[in-house]
Formats: sequence, C-alpha cells, structure tokens
Amino acid sequence: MKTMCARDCPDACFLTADVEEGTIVLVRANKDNPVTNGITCPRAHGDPTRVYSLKRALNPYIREEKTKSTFSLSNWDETLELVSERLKETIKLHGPESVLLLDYAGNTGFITSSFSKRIWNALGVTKTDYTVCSASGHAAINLHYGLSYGNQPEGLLEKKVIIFWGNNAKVSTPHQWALAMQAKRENDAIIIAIDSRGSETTDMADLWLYPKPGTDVALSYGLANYLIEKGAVDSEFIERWTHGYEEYKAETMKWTPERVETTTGVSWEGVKELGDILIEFSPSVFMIGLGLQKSLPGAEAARAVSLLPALLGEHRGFYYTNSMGWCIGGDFSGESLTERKSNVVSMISLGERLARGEFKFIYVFSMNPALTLPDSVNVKKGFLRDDVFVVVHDTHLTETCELANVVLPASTYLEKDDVIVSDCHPYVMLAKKVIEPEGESRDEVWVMREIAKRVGVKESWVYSDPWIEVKSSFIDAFEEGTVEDYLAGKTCKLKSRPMDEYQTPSGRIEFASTSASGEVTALPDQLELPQGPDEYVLLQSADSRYLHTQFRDVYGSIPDEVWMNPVDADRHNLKDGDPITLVNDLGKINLTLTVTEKVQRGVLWSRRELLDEEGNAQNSLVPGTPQRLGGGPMFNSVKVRVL
Ligand SMILES: Nc1nc2c(c(=O)[nH]1)N[C@H]1C(S)=C(S)[C@@H](COP(=O)(O)OP(=O)(O)OC[C@H]3O[C@@H](n4cnc5c(=O)[nH]c(N)nc54)[C@H](O)[C@@H]3O)O[C@H]1N2
Ligand SMILES: Nc1nc2c(c(=O)[nH]1)N[C@H]1C(S)=C(S)[C@@H](COP(=O)(O)OP(=O)(O)OC[C@H]3O[C@@H](n4cnc5c(=O)[nH]c(N)nc54)[C@H](O)[C@@H]3O)O[C@H]1N2
Ligand SMILES: [Mo]
Repeated sequence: MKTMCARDCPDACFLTADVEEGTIVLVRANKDNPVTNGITCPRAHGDPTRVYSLKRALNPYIREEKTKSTFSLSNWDETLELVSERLKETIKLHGPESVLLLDYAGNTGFITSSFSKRIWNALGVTKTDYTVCSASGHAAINLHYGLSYGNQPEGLLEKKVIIFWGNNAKVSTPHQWALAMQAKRENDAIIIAIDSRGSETTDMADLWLYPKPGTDVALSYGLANYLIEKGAVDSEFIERWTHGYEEYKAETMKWTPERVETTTGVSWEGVKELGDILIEFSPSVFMIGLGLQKSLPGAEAARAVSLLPALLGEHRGFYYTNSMGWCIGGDFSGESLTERKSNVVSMISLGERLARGEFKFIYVFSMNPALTLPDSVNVKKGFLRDDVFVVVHDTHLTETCELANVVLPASTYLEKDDVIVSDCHPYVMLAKKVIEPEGESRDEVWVMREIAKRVGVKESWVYSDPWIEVKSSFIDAFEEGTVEDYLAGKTCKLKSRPMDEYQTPSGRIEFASTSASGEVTALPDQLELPQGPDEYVLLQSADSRYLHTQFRDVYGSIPDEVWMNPVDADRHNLKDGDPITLVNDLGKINLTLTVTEKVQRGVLWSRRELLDEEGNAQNSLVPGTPQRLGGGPMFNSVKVRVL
C-alpha cells in the first residue's frame, strides 16, 4: 500500500507499506517521487515497531485523581462525556479564553492538524502562536523577500556551490543532502558547512567554517565585505532587483577583517577561502538551517545569510523552507469562518502562564509539550495544578499523557487518510491509510465532531466534509496534474510561486527592510550573546533515529551524551565517560561527558529534547523568552554551568 509520511520533516517521503493480513510488516520508500526516490530514514523503517509498540495508546484512560499517577481504563462514550462536560463547564464559568489548545508537529496532515481545529475556532478558545520551530526564520526572511520560499530540491543538481549554514542536512533533510552529494559527483559541486560544532554534515564537507555560536551576522557581513571589496557583486542585478543596497554596503564596510575574526572566531583566511569559491564558481545556494535561527540572534542570522545570494545575482538563492511557496488556498482550520476572536499566546513563554493557572482546561494533540516546550519545570507544574483539566490525544503514551486527566488514543498516520505537503519538494500523492486503526484509537476529526456534538457546537462548517475543503483549496495548486488526479491517487506536482517575485513593499529584494519596525532594524543586527566566565552555551540538535521525542520505544532512550572541548574538560578535571550535571537558574540535567574538539571552548552540544534518569528534561534549562523577531525559541543560546 502506498502512502506519504506525515512527520515533521521537510522531506515528506513517498512510502510503501507491506501489509500482510492487516498487519504492517515493512515500511520502505518507493520511487514515485523523484526527490525521496527510494530512500527513507530509520524512522520510517521503525514504523512497524512503533505502530505496534507497548507504548501505543490503545484505549481512552481517565486519571483517578490529579495527585495520583494511576489511570483507569475507560471507553469512548464515558470519556467523551466527561471531556465535554468539563469543557462546557469551564467555558461557562471562566470563558473560552480559559481553554487552551496546544498542538504542534506530531502529524503534519492538513486534515489531522488543521481541519480538526475547527471546533476550537468555533468556540473561540485560546491558541498559541506556533513559534517553537521555524517562526523566527520566516519572519526574518520575510523582511527582505516578502515570503521565505526559495530553492527547490532538484535545483541543487545545477549548483556548483552548496552551503549548509547551521543546517545539519545529512540528518535533518537526508534527501536534499543526497541531491547535494549527487551534485558533487555529477557536477563537481563544492560542499560547504558553516556550523558551530562538528556534525555529520561538516564531516562530509569540502570546507567547514566554525564560528562561535550566534555570530553568523558578523560572518555574513564579513563575507559580503570581501565580495564587495573584490568587485565580485552583480551590480546589474542589484540595480534591477534590489532596494537599500547602499545602506547595506555601508554597514558591511564596518565589518573589518579584525572585527569579524574577533566576533566570530573564524579566521579571515577562512572568509576569503569561502569568498573565492563563490567568486570562481556559480551558481551557489545557501541552505539556511532551522538550527541557525533558534538562538538569541537567530532570526538576525537568517536575515543576514538570506541576503548573500542577492549580492551574487541569484533570485532567492537560498533555501529555508518552502511552506510559503505553494499556491494552496482555502481555510482548513476555519479561522476565517468564525466570528469569535481567539486569544493568541506565545508558545515559548507558555510555562509561566501555565504555572500561574491562567488556563483551566488544556487540550493537547500531536505534541509532547512536557518535553518539547522551553521552561519545562513550569510547564509540568502548570499541567499538574488541581484546578486545571488536561486532555491529551496522542498515538502513544507520552510524558505529557502522564500529566493528563484524560488520555485519548489517536490513530497514526498509517491508519488514516490525509493530505500531506512537503516543506521542500513539490511532489504530492494522497496519503492513504494502510491499516485499520489499532485498538480503540480514533482520528482527530472524529474526536472533534464527537466533542462538538456534545458541547452543542452549532456551526455547520465544524461538521462538514474535509475532502470538499481539499477540493476547493487545491484547485489552483498544481503544475502537473489536477485536484481530481490527486484525489484519484496519482502523483502530482505542486506549482511554486515564481522565484523572481518579491512580496515586499517595494516589490524588490530589500537589503534594508522597509517593513522593519520598532526594535527591529532595517539591516540585520549582530545582537550580542553575553556569556559569563563560567558559562557554557549548550547547542542542541536532532539525531537521525528520533523525531523529537518519538521513536524512543523503537531505538531506546535518546543518548544522554554531552560534548565538551578538551581544554574545558581539563579545567573541570573531567574525562570521557564521566557523569556531568549542567545547571542554570531554571533547572538541571545529568549527562555523560564526551571530550571532543567538535565543540569549541565555552560551547557544549547534546541531542535535543533529552530526558535524564531522574526525569529532568533538557528543556528545564531553556528560558521561556521569545526572540525579538518572530517570537521563536532560543534553544541554541541556552547558558549553563557545570555543577
Ligand atoms: N530542548 C529543545 N526543545 C525543542 C527543540 C530543540 O531543539 N531543543 N526543537 C523544537 C522543534 S524544532 C520542534 S518542531 C518541536 C516539536 O515538538 P513536538 O511536536 O511536541 O514533538 P514530538 O516529540 O514529535 O511530539 C509529537 C507528538 O505527537 C504524537 N503524534 C504523532 N502522530 C500523531 C497523530 O497522527 N495524531 C496525534 N494526535 N498525535 C500524534 C507523537 O506520539 C508525539 O507524542 O520541539 C521543539 N522543542
Ligand atoms: N532525524 C531527524 N530529522 C529531523 C528532525 C528530527 O527530529 N529528527 N526534526 C525536523 C525538524 S522539526 C527540524 S526543525 C529540522 C532541524 O534541522 P536543522 O535545520 O538541520 O537544524 P538543527 O539540527 O537544529 O541544527 C543544525 C545545526 O546548526 C548548528 N548551529 C546551532 N547554532 C548555530 C549558530 O549559531 N551558528 C551556526 N553556524 N550553526 C549553529 C548546530 O550545531 C547543528 O549542527 O530537522 C527536521 N528533521
Ligand atoms: Mo522543528
């Protein structure tokens, strides 16, 4: 049976599930998609184990008392009655703003993740701003380009220089990485990595620049300075397609070799080497990682890097994510259909609000906030309050389920039909269910309607057929194929917005943004990341086997390893394999030390979303402070001390 992967990964694989007598025995990639082309990752391969794992949520559960961790087995009817009664009562007593909808990236299907929110929009409950991953980078690039879409994956094959900037592509987007490797083999493309630690990607790169964390604005200005001084910029392109170049140029001139070296730790020789490659070979593409934009100066870094290709005369010569580049209309979540205006709160600073008891009813789905939200000590405290009723709809029994009053079992992406669109490539096919839902698990739209009926939601658009919405939203979306072909199960290709169209106020690439306002400056700004003498910056990124907190039931716990530079390890009298405790004012975590040159002095690295044996989450160290631009997280500028 063919389907598409629904996970929060840019690549969205076309998959084939081998099913025997209603049981999945193997999940593998098929070749119907020229980008995902027969290769998939350990997570899709791990799916049969995950679907049937002991951690699977198979029945509704009700917690006996908030003070106890025991749950009793329930059935849908009784559980939905309880949930609906509590919801009605909460709205009556405290208003819809006291109800919080909390969801993120468990399943990216339009029907599962969006259509199922219609009930919450009809009720006008509080929602979050969905800033925990990519929002700051989008806001950043939008300032200069209007919308943040860029290079298509197959475009990589024509490039001569491919720069992965704060992007561990070999792990996080393996198909774009495979295309880059093909470009290297067939087109002699030069692969460059710019990363503040050694990674799977820097190991394979022809050149690795190793800046101090959060100093990429300075590095970008340094590189621009070199290109401008060398007369290597495309003046005709700049004249025809851009705005604000003189202002930008004046700023780059302030970034002298000495200043760039001191700020970034990268030698001017390194900047020149990269500059010379860009001067000699073209076209190039800057692959801007999501990791790059998750720090105090993260959004500024994404802005600065995105402007470099404009100097070289490339239309959108970068990739960040293409989610804004498709021509899909409509309104799956019903936001525009409701008259009720919802409160929107920051996802990053939710911990404090939760701990204060601002919400009386929390509905979580497709998210494991107990481990994935910053400030997790407060998040947990908030969920466990006596006066808060928590409902979690998940495919698996997670750490968030352990904090819930009610657990609802969800069907996995292999057990329901949906519409999946990749964040990078344009190929789509209908995501078809390959098996019946396990146990009592049910999909999100079913659950939504059952609750809506019971609380008396009248709006007809809450009960309407999601496939009618698919038909109208995708009517103009295709470059190859039609919505009818798509619904009939054919592979189709989405139309992308033009690469030379800029949705900025000036209609051009804006070196100096005309829409920047308030504290946000027109030009990218190298914000400082102050660091005390005993403080380390803890970088965090993904491992190929896990998707955030998922797949621990398949591959075991996320390794509790932390990297430290040999000089720092000596200073603390620590050696490889020693236990080490990291602390700050918010929390602590116990880890195991690896001494390595892959991090510089003052920098640590560990896999993201870790949990130690005492139950301390990595996120207990992460401040609930949103970035100035875009409101995103600061996972890569977390400051810790060694206890
Ligand atoms: N410390 C730290 N924290 C981080 C990050 C970091 O770098 N460092 N990165 C952040 C980033 S980039 C992201 S994107 C977020 C991700 O944050 P989350 O979205 O919370 O990530 P997951 O752990 O994948 O949790 C998704 C949950 O959805 C469930 N699920 C899967 N499929 C379905 C389905 O079809 N229906 C339902 N109802 N549930 C389903 C899974 O079982 C899982 O429990 O985490 C952020 N958190
Ligand atoms: N296997 C797997 N793949 C995934 C995911 C997963 O959980 N597992 N999650 C998906 C999701 S939701 C996301 S958001 C993406 C994230 O994937 P990426 O975009 O690759 O981002 P990260 O892995 O967070 O970080 C990439 C690199 O940025 C570096 N970095 C951190 N700070 C800085 C800095 O200040 N400057 C520079 N130059 N480099 C820095 C880190 O050291 C890291 O190696 O991956 C997606 N793909
Ligand atoms: Mo993410």
